[in-house]
Amino acid sequence: MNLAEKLISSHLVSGKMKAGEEIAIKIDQTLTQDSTGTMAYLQFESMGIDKVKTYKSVAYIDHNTLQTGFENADDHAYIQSVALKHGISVSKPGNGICHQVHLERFGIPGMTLLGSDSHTPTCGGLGMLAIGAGGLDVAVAMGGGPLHLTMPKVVKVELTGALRKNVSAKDVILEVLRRLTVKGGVGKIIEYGGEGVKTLSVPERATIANMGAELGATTSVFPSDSVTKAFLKAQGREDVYRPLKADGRAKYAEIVEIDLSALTPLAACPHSPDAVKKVSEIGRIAVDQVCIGSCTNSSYLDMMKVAAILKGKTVNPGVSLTISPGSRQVLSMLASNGALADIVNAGARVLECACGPCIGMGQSPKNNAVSLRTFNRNFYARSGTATAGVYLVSPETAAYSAINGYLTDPTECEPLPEIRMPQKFAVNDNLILRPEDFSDVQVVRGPNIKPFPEHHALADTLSGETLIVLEDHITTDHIMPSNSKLLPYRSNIPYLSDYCLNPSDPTFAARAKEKGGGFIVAGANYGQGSSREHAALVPLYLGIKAVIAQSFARIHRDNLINNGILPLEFSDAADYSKIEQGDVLVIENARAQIAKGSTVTVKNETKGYRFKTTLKLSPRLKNIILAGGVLAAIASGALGE
Ligand code: MIC
Ligand code: SF4
Repeated sequence: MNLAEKLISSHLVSGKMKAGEEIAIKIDQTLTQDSTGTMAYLQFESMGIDKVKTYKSVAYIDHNTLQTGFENADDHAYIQSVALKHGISVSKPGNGICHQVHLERFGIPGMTLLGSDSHTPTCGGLGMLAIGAGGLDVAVAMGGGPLHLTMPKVVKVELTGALRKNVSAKDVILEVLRRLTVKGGVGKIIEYGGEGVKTLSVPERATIANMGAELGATTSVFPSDSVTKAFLKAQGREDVYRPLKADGRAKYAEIVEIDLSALTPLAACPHSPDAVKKVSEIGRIAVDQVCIGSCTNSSYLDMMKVAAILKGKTVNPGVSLTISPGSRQVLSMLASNGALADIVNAGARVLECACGPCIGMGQSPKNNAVSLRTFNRNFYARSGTATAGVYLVSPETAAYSAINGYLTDPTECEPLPEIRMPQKFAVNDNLILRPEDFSDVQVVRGPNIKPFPEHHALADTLSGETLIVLEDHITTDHIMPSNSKLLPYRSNIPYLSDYCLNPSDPTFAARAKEKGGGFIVAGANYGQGSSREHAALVPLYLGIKAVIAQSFARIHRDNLINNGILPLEFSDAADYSKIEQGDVLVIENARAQIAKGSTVTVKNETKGYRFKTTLKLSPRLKNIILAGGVLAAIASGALGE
């Protein structure tokens, strides 16, 4: 077996490990973060379960920590109280970004982790099977239910050689993105192997696994070896180590070979993580802003490299440089060893250990700015400034460019001194609250915590207008934008509904409300990006009955089904271009059509023709969609679980 199969088979609850078949796996650990957590916990509460049934569940508060009004603080108070009440540990704001902290303090090789955040696969860097999902799937897992998923194909990325000086783990994943594209990983697990693996530290592996989310992959995974053991030992957690690797003759659906020594610094150009070019090829474009951090590149190793580059230098007068260390552990170590002083003295603006600018919580660049970011997403308008162009780069490229004021190829600069992984990390878990230390917890519910929309059984006839026709690769940042103004309302679906699809068409929400709902039509890879369930809950609230697209991204498709919205795929791609905004669509006998097979016929009443769409669902998913979503299915006993 390959490593992915070993991890799956040791957790398999039902189904066969045959690509394309539905399987169910046991979940050992869960994580939530604040922006998806409120909904996940509201849903968990509605299941009426007293204590979580997982080995370990952690609630992080890391996304929205600005607290520009009471809303956000209310959310935090709700999450902290509801988590502690139900046996879930809480990582308080300031302790760091969920994925970085989980890697440091909780990840265990060989275990499964389900997180309500698309970058949960970061812990794949430790040999975990770590998967991102919508809040509802995480709520079910906290209640002891398995995760149902389609058995992915397993792709091997065979790494050989070793990275040259000033070339980074970020360049490895950018190369994978260049080759496979943002939909190249859909339905796949990316398993890393080969001699090159042992040259990469755990945080470097985590950077690569993290951005597998941008490939659309179910997850990415690295073997667990002596490098993993040393990392866990330095975290004081050697006891959880276990070696894991693929069998010698393991089979893969596909093999991608990457010679690490041949890689050069790369950048993903605006507005897609797969618009990858060599830094040298883009040339010396002037840079206005540089942001270093995010769950992709904010480890101790990354920050030490940045500090070494900045030491004794000054940030270019035209550049604003921000640095957000990934965790308080990282920040405290930089403070103790003097690297923080090098960073501060160079003129960098040190931000909290949180997601910050990555999710648009501040640091929106000026109009038409060039912003270099070590983050994982550069989707249109995500930075908060629609006219800005965001380039995704390595910490080395970012730091040298911040000094020079123009995009700089770090291999043309002085080679960095050797930066070693520490023998011992500074462990201090005093910002992690353990449920066993609290009793009689009362759940605190402020006025910003609104109930989630009601789910109703699927009607037999679905009809309405085509409210919008969208292009390929619409992200969840289009469907439900997140920025410093909207993020405080993640537990307030009615408020958020006014901003649905705003970056694509600011009149969409008003039109949907006026028409009492309808249909969304889209191109390929609809819903890529974030796991935010709000991208399904808000359309549900607006009365969207179905999304008809060329194809869907995995997590978003699951979120639509979980909330009772039909994700229909055009059976004939050519039908996409026949539909226009305003066309009235009707699905007759919807329930019978879905129950019977995998084809749903839609009538375009305005233009007078019928077309076929595909909806491949397991019997379990059919029950969910017919009931009007997971919660309705559980309540009606349709799942029998
Ligand atoms: C993101 O990077 O888009 C987020 C914010 O972390 C999301 C979760 C969210 O929308 O709250 C994700 O990646 O799942
Ligand atoms: Fe946070 Fe950005 Fe990572 Fe999402 S991608 S978890 S917003 S740092």
